[in-house]
Amino acid sequence: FSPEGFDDAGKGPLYRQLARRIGDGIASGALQPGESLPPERDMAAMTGLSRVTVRKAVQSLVASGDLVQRRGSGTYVAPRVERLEQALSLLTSFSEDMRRRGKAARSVWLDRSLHTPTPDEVMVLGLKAHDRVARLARVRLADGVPLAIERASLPAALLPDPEAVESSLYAHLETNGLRPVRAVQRLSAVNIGPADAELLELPPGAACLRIERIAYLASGATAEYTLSLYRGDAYDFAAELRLAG
Ligand code: 16G
Repeated sequence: FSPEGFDDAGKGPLYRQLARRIGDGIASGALQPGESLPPERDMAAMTGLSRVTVRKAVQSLVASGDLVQRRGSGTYVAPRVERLEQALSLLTSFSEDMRRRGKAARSVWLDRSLHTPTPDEVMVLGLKAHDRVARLARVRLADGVPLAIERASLPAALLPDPEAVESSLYAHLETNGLRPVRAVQRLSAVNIGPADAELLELPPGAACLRIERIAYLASGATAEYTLSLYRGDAYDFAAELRLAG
């Protein structure tokens, strides 16, 4: 970040010149994935550009996914995201899956409480009038990188105290003999909206997989209805296919 080389004449807008310089720094490795950038005011002082110009340059790199902004803690070079292959035919949980890969799973909780169910929840979970629903909404991270947002609904009868789920929902259910044994899952492509994009540190509109899972207990009762958004740049879902008929 030096004042040299910025030029009003012929090289395009100053913010693009700065964005290109930061982009080149990322490409050359001078700026490493996960590295924090100096605060806007310092970058302005170092380059001799205005704060407005610096902000525009940073915003354009956030929109392209090269930088991420974390509320209250600054701007970082987007972490390198390793692609994970996930078998579609196995009923695993996020925590189990990350343990198997040797990664540290963590959740940032958005909600963990009881609610009055929506008509959809009543139908899918087979609830009766006046039944309550437990909702668990969280961002799921592996080694500090946010990979998915999961919004799960369960009959309150199965999870009367949602706060008791510390990290793994399936481990918690299992201790009560309520581990789902079967699930139906549906995947579709979506472009992420701005609020969810911020949670996953992605540019708004980034490609994600929307995954709907309905999981059942051995008794046949519905245990879980979960809507998830998985990062499109992080997951490959794979299944073995057999000849039909
Ligand atoms: C998986 C499931 C999710 C389930 C969660 C439990 C998908 C798309 N989703 O992430 O439905 O609630 O595992 O994980 O696979 P936990 O036991 O780590 O809380």
